[in-house]
Amino acid sequence: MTDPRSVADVDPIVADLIQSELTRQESGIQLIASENFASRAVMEASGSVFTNKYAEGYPRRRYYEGCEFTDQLEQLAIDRAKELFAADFANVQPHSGSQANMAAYFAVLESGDTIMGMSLDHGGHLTHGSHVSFSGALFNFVSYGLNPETELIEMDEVRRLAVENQPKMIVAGYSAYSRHLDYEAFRSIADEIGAIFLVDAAHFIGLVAGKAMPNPMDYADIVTATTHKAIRGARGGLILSKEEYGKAINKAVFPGYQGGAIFSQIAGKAVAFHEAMTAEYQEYAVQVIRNAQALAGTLQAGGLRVVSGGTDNHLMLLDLRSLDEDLTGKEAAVVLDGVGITLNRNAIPNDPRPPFVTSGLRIGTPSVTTCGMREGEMERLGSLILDTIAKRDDETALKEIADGVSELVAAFPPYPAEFPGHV
Ligand code: DSN
Repeated sequence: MTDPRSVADVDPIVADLIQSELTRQESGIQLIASENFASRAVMEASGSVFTNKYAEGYPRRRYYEGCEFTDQLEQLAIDRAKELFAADFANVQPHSGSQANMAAYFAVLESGDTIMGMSLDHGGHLTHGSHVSFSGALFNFVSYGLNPETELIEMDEVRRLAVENQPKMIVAGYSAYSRHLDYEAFRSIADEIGAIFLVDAAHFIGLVAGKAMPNPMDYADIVTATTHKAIRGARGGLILSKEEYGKAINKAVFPGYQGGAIFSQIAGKAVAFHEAMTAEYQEYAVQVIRNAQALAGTLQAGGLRVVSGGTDNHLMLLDLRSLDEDLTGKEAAVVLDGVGITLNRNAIPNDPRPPFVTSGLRIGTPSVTTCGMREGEMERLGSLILDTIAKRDDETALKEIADGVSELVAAFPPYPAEFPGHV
């Protein structure tokens, strides 16, 4: 029989780290655009006995016995994903968004093929062709970026590059771009050159689920995503597609790039899809965007330049040089973390500084919106951010700001008092 004791009894070191992390998450304002607070139900499911089960293959076609409940679970997650995103096909097995992209590329392309994607420097993702990722090493990526004047994706330029380079796939999607993607234009360019159109919706799939954003599945051949950002599910990846690509995608995920799927995570994904079908979640998704726009407006009014002129989604990129040429993203992120405002440094388009330093910050509103904050709190938060940057060398002022942050946080806790682990 397994040891019935709790983690606190078996391994107090790990138990303390879990407790400390809960306290850290609850005692600051979490503004990392790719993070959120998963529900208790999602965490129970992803910490369940499904962690014990091996079930390589797909429902009703496994290489193991004892899969009757695993089959039902995976089929439920697939059916919910298909319903939520009006997709013909879903694969819920990818361990992460990067693996979802890798499997999707190899499902329909061969190593060395040309793909077009947004450069990491301009807001794309590592897996959209960066030379430090498998994508740049194994495929011939051609990058598009932002227009230097407007800081928007210019579709005429995307078309010019596509016609010139004839990629077999065009990837749209981002991890640090705050404006709508013109799916119709991407689709028509892909059709013109006979390319597959893939949308990497990892950052915004939750806003699509909540119907606060257009559904990329209406335009794309394949949509890849993660399940733990705005959508608040268990950590992992997801691939949706038109029916014709389903078989190749399944083959690429397993046995192509993964062995056994992590069924406890699939349980957490299934619960999150269920939660995302509710009216409450739809209100949440709309509020995430309203909050981002309110926060961007406050920061802009305080003289902080928002890249691309504002936001249509859950995130914004801030150009710190608008406040002080010498201020780096690294320094600003550290001082903000010191007062309890946690975010990440981020390169801005054409950033003269290296990625570990940067001239920018990225902010996202999924977590604060889960806590119940609305536009009024975003104005307060914006002032706290501006004050912290302006008074970054004044210890007394920083202490007062930290008190202000604590007050705001105390009024909007992410987890209720009865949440397991609260002391
Ligand atoms: N690039 C990570 C982020 O946006 O934080 C996610 O893969």
